[in-house]
Amino acid sequence: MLRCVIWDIDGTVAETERDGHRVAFNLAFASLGLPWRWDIEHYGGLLGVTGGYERLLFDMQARPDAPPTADEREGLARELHRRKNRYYTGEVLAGGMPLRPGVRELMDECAEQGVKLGIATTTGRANVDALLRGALGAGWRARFDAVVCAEEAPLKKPHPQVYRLALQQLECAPGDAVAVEDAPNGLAAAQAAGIPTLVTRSLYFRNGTFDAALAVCDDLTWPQRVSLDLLRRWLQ
Ligand code: XBP
Repeated sequence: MLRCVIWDIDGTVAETERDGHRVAFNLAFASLGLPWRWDIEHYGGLLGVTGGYERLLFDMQARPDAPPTADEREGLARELHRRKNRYYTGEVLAGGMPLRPGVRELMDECAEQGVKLGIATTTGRANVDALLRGALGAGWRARFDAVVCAEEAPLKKPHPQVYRLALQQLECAPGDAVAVEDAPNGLAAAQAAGIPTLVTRSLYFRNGTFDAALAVCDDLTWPQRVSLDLLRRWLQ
């Protein structure tokens, strides 16, 4: 029986990567006088690395002008990540990041029918708070029964830690939940936790292969509106 819907955030609930996190990373580089810039295509490649701090460290490996020692690189990545998140939260709090089509409708339907809502994301809590405050209003947190972020789940997707914690907090068996994801690493994480997963393709993963998914759509309204009834049918 479907009891919970567990949402990924970045790319799934909103298109936060290309015009949100990526732009904020570039502002962080500029603010420290670094000449590095991540264009749309390069950032797409970097999305194979989950987590902004980890992404920065990975990218530095290929930069001859990156600091020479691991300690220095980690210090720089921490500072860049802190600044990136400050720019990002400022931007999304101003309401600059709408929810993707059909997201709010499915969340509302869950609330109406007593299906619990959870969040399982590897981004930080402040980023989630800013995004959902901007999109759903100050009371957004009351809509969710579990919100698991990077602070509680340091092992990044495709590790299933974040989904396992969400299931625990929701007191839900994996087979009674559906995860909503947009990326191969996210799908792998939810699968490893045993959760049937709907993939809603995002800008960066339009052409991904998602063979293990319960279903794949372009967004939650296309090619058909994803309702709870439809989720239940797919689960049968
Ligand atoms: C999200 C990420 C994050 C965001 C930036 O993964 O990979 O790194 O790009 O977030 P998922 P931070 O949606 O699969 O949870 O910079 O805060 O890490």
